[in-house]
Amino acid sequence: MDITKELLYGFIFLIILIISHVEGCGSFISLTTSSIGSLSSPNYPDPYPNNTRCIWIMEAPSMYQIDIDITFGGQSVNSICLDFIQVRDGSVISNLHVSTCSFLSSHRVRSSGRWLWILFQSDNGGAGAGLFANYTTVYAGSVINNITSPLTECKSYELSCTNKECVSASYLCDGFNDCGCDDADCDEGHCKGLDMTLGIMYVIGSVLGIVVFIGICMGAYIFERVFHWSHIKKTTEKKEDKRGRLEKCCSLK
Ligand SMILES: [Ca+2]
Repeated sequence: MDITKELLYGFIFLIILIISHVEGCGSFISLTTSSIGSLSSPNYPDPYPNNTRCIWIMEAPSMYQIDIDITFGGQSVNSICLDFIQVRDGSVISNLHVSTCSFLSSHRVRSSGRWLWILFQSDNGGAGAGLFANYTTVYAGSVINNITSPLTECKSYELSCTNKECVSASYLCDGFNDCGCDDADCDEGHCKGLDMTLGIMYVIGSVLGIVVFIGICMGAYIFERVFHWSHIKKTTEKKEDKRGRLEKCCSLK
């Protein structure tokens, strides 16, 4: 087995793991009776970053619904969505209005009740046009007041994200943006305990990766040398032993 090649692949994987950056965005938007606003994927209209996950949760006042006008372009391969959006009535389990990675131009959605839940997510390669959406509140009257809120209090074992999402506390600092937001109170925001910039973290991670890689290579080299000299020593001893026995045999004659 070529140990050096295996170690090199492992090292490259380690570096990729270190430099993988989970982008975040998303927020909780509390609307008023006259709210008009917009939201977008990061960098819009430029390409969005890889591994981005944004969740916006919007809440309108009593007796108001939310209108949203969506322009979007994602990515798919063999009909499998890679970069996509979903729009629901306030939570991940609410009524689904839109789920697509295809191009949308001024696609209008009206919430059933007072809430909307908008997810934008990208994978680790390539980018489409991204998401841009205008939103506003519209008066609906008391007809929607019998629709109960999909927003719930987080359980004791969950983290309450700033965008009102609840995620398992075990998802804290695992490298994936489960909350769909990137504030300090989101699941990956807590990981900035040392107040280091991402660049410094990359440098430290890379240096540690290189040190580990060199250490493993040196260990493998020393092991290989020790094994090699041990083998030579055993071979030499066998030859000397054989020669000794031959000389003893001949001297007897
Ligand atoms: Ca996480």
